[in-house]
Amino acid sequence: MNDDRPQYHFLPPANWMNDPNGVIQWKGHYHLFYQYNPVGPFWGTPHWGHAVSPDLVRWTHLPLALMPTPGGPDADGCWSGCAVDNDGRPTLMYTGAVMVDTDGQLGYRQTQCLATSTDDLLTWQKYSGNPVIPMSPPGLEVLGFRDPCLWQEDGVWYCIIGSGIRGEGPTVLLYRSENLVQWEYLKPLFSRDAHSIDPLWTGLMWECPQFFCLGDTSVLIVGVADAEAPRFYTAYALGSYADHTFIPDGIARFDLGADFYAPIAMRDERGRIILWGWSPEARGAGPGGTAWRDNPIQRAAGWAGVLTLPRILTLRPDGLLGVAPAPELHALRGTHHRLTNIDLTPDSSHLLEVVRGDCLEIIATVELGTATSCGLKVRCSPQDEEHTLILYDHTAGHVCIDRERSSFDPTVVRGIDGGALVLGPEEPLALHVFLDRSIVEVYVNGRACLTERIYPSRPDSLGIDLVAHGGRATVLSVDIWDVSGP
Ligand code: DQQ
Repeated sequence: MNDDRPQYHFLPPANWMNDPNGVIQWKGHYHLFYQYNPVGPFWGTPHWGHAVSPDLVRWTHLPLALMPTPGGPDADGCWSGCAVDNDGRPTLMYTGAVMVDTDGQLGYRQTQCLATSTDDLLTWQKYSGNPVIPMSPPGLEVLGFRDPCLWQEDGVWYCIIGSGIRGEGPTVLLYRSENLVQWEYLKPLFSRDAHSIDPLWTGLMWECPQFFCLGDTSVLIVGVADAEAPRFYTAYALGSYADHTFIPDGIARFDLGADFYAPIAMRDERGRIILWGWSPEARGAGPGGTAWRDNPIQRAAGWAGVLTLPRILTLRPDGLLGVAPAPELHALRGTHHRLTNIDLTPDSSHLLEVVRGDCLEIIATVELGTATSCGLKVRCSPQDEEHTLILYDHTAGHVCIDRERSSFDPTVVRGIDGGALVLGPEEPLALHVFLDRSIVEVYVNGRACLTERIYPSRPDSLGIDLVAHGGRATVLSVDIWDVSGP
């Protein structure tokens, strides 16, 4: 069986991980926390794992930062949250979970808790008065109340918490505090009707809200949690924010792939907004398969879940959200291959002979010509029985990852996932792909991204093929680097 463990994406040495938490730059170093089950490679009571990096590329694993306190408000889990510098004191705010039985219905009581560190983030002491927000706003019947995100305005702290109001819709609740300990509920920062489908359905409950600005534009990111949604997905809204009121210009899907969720954003010392998301495993959920949260393949592998690469978010001159991999990742580049001016003829194979692999970075610039769609296949077997297709449909203005033929394993999630991307009349297609064994991350023309997990069955599914349909296209250049772990 192929080894699917990513080599240069972040994941703990073993066991289960999910959401990234509390990323912060402290004394120049990037600290990353994450939801972690120390017991095994399956979902379980969340702890906070911790790692540190000087450069966003090389990560050193550190001891657990938070673990549940028996009998405490986080007895059944230290759920997601954030990290801030509170006037020189590193502080975590997170959701404490306690399982409760309400009239025979099992659920989690969710409250907001604090922890601080006095040794440069190595060990954490929980605030003795936890929880600092012991209940959701009186009078609101909430479906959930979790994942605090903090920021400061004129010396006052603001916090948003992911929620959903029964019978109404998903919402982000806004709080204010002078000291991080006493909190006053203000109002919803943003909510949607549960039935709204225009331009997309945004579920009943939002998780892991993130709120920050890019220049004069404010950005709200939420995780759409409902199982009825096509699994989980991430939505974002650009808008204006004044007097604690956010006025969105619209709402859209953030990552157009199927395997990206619960992102966290930080502003680093250079002023960049850097974002990581969780990419869950995508097998074991198919018909007849066991749940993706726990399955025999994950148990055998000893690990489950991975983070996406650090992404830099910007506001582009055209007003769109820009997304690009952090340039620090260049440090991972090994042997370089470059090909130029390759004519792509419709429906024929252009399998590259010079390079194969499952840990690669690929940058391809394609002049669309008369082709109606074009792109590339990765992890191709020699006779094309297996492959994963990354395709831009010029006619439809749509980009997708097609993993219908990415594996023979019947438990692997298949399907075609993507979304709208309209290129300008003369704009070449610019694909930037990171392939790291079972994770594929694609950045398209600096303004769309897609993340998916793939598990090719054949050990020789390592080829790269360039494709065009409906006409001819020209690959102006394709640069490929072998990438090894840091
Ligand atoms: N995961 C955490 C929650 C959050 C969810 C628990 C999102 O705090 O809402 O592990 O994946």
